[in-house]
Parts: sequence; C-alpha cells; structure tokens
Amino acid sequence: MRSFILSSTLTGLAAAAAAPYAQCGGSGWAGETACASGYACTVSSEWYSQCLPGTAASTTTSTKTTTLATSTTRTTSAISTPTGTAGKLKWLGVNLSVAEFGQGTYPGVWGTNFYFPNEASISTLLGQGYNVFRVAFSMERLVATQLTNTLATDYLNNLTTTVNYITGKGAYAILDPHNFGRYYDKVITDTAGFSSFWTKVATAFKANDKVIFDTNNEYHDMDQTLVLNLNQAAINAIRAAGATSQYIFAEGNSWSGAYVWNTTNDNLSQLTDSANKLVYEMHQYLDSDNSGTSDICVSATIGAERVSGATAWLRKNGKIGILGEFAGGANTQCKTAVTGLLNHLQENSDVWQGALWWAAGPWWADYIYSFEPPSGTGYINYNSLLKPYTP
Ligand SMILES: *[C@@H]1O[C@H](CO)[C@@H](O)[C@H](O)[C@H]1NC(C)=O
Ligand SMILES: *[C@@H]1O[C@H](CO)[C@@H](O)[C@H](O)[C@H]1NC(C)=O
Ligand SMILES: *[C@@H]1O[C@H](CO)[C@@H](O)[C@H](O)[C@H]1NC(C)=O
Ligand SMILES: CC(=O)N[C@H]1CO[C@H](CO)[C@@H](O)[C@@H]1O
Repeated sequence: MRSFILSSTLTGLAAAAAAPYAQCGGSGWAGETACASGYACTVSSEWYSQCLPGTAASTTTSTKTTTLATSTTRTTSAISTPTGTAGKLKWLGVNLSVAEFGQGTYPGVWGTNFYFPNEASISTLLGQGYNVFRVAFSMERLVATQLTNTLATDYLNNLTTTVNYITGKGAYAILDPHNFGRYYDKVITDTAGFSSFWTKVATAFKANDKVIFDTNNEYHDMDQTLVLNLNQAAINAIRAAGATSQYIFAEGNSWSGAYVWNTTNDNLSQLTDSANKLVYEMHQYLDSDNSGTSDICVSATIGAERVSGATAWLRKNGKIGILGEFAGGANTQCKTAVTGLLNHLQENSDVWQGALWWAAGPWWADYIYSFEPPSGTGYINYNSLLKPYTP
C-alpha cells in the first residue's frame, strides 16, 4: 500500500530517475541508476540494488508518514536509516510449489501431475531482493514405497537442479518435504524410517551450506510427543550425516500454526541441535479459520495479533523462528494486516528471522495468492509491499 501511494505521488518527480523501490543497479543492470528525490540507490545484494527511502526529502517523508496510518515506529526508523541492519530480517522469500502437486498420485508423471519451479521466475524474484525459497517436494517421489529405500535418481536430480540454481545465485533453498507428517497418507510413526529418509537427503545436500532442511510441512492431528520425536530424529540424522553447517527448520502440530504454537507445540522447546542452528518454522494466514483459503482478512490488525503469542514463546524459550508461510488477499484490509504482520516480525527480529510468502509456482494460474511473476495475483498486488522488508 505504501509503495502504491508513494509511486503515484512521485510520478511527476521521478521522470528522469528510477522510481521509488525500483531496481537501480546490480550485476548486469543497464537501466537507470539514479533514484527519485528522497530515495537512495541501496545495494541489497550483488545482483540487485533498489531505490529506498534515503536522503531526507521533506515531501517524500511527510507523504509516507501521513499515508501510513497504521505504521509503527519501525517504519519511521526505516525512513531515517534505510540501510541500517537494526530491525532487519535475515530472510524474506517465497514458497515455490509445484514438485509436490498431484498429492496422492505416486510417483505421478512429470509435466502432468507435478513439475519443477521455473528458473526464469526464480530469477525475477531474486532480482526483486528475495533471498530464500522454500522448495516443496513429495517424500513418496524422492523415496518410493518405504522410507528406508534409496533416493529416486531422476526426481533427486531435478530437485537438485532447482536447489542449485537458487543457491548458485547466493540465496537459500529450503528443502520442504510437503507431507504433513504422513507418508502415503499414513501418519509417520516409524522414527527410524524417518531418520533413514533424512540421512539420505542430508547426505545428498550436505556440501551445500545454503540448503536448509525443513523436517516436514505442517504436522497435524498427531500425537504431540510423536511430533517432538520425529523432529528430533530428523535433526540427529541430518547432523550425523555430516550436514553440520546448515540451518534446520522444525515445524509443529496444528499445521505449524503460529496462533496456537504456545499451547500446541510447547514441548518442542525440548528439541536439541548439536550444531545450534535450529529455527522454529511456523505458518500463519489471516482469514477467519487460519487456513489460507480465503482472500478476506478478518481485520486490519490480525497479522500482528495472530503471531504475538508465538513471539513471546520464542523469546521466553530463547529460540528463533521463521514464518514459513503467510499471505493475504488482494484488498486494502489484507494489505494493512500484512504490513502490520511484517512490521511486527521486523520489530522482533531478535527472535524472528524472516518470512516466506505462499506461494509461487508455474501452475497456480489465477490462485488468490499466486506470487508467480509476472502476472500472479499476489505478485502484482504484494511485490512492492514486500520488497522493503527484504534483507
Ligand atoms: C526431470 O526433468 C526432466 C526434464 O528436465 C523430465 O524429462 C523428467 O521426466 C523429470 N523426471 C522427474 C522424475 O521429475
Ligand atoms: C508433549 O506435549 C504434550 C502436550 O502438551 C504432552 O502431553 C507431552 O507429555 C509432551 N511430551 C514430552 C515428551 O514432553
Ligand atoms: C498464547 O498466546 C496468546 C496470544 O496469541 C495468549 O493470549 C496466551 O495467553 C498465550 N498462552 C500461553 C500459555 O502463553
Ligand atoms: C493458501 C494455501 O494454499 N495454503 C496452503 C499452504 O500449504 C499448506 C500445506 O500444503 C496447505 O495446507 C495450505 O492450504
């Protein structure tokens, strides 16, 4: 919302310079390198520099302050210190969802039931400043029939191609077995089999320190001690395989919902990691049933409200977290709620490391949250809102 207002306000001023929040530099950039008045060309990575609020042009600052009725002190400080790291997130990114499509059809047919993320789209998103991508895949396609079997070469190769493309550009790739704590639709109770799965996956990726291991997507309706034990088995297997430099993301029961984390997943505070690089991954949508199936957000303040209990839980337990999935509909109320959510995460960046929009992928078509460039509904409506939060 803020960018839309600023852009239209500044259109006349910006004729000979890059617009607010536009790209102004980076590897291979041949376009405009000067920014509109009030904005400074700021390096966010080797491949992307962006016009961020910089020099104190009074018009700009007052426009921003006035229009952002819901803004917080964080926003104000970002105006005066746009390149500072205080209150900055480590990661801001996007879920890439398509290799797990065709759930229930295994192995399924490449190009019909499932596919892999589009490198050109990832490249566009990298260019916008996003530095983490959660790559969903299906356990049944990577290890067929039983968890102790070997990895399926073709699917592994295709997955590795996507992962290497992302990490080769300097971003992080999260390996996300999108399985809900289930294998062939049955709750995984075999912790030894789960260990075996993770030993093989970690062995395949242990040389790549920009890979992040996400133990499983959205455990739900499972015994809580089992969720604890599966997470611990995964962590132990990954470290024992020699993958000691990478982050591990642990998810929880109740679909990893941030709004109930402090009660449902309290015992996950017991998880231990010999490498001390464990991050708690929670998910949060802003619709009435927390499911992310509606484009209506229940209020303009619901974003920060739904994660505040989790923020307190992380701090009380001395843990760090990431919001692995969030989104909002293409409307003003949701945009304000998402802005409030991201401001909350940034203000609490001592415990929150980042956030990932759900979701991009070539097969989302007109899905309400599609972040697939160039025409996904979420991408069109939220890219400029999200960009200022990129690291
Ligand atoms: C892997 O990708 C290739 C195309 O690059 C495709 O022909 C093949 O079917 C895919 N296999 C799997 C298992 O994903
Ligand atoms: C995990 O949490 C559940 C629910 O709070 C509790 O009943 C169970 O005892 C906990 N398990 C362990 C090992 O602490
Ligand atoms: C959990 O967080 C909610 C806010 O989301 C808060 O109202 C509640 O008191 C917290 N419960 C515990 C046990 O900390
Ligand atoms: C909005 C949306 O599609 N959310 C989905 C995110 O992914 C989880 C796991 O696949 C689903 O449960 C949500 O419905």
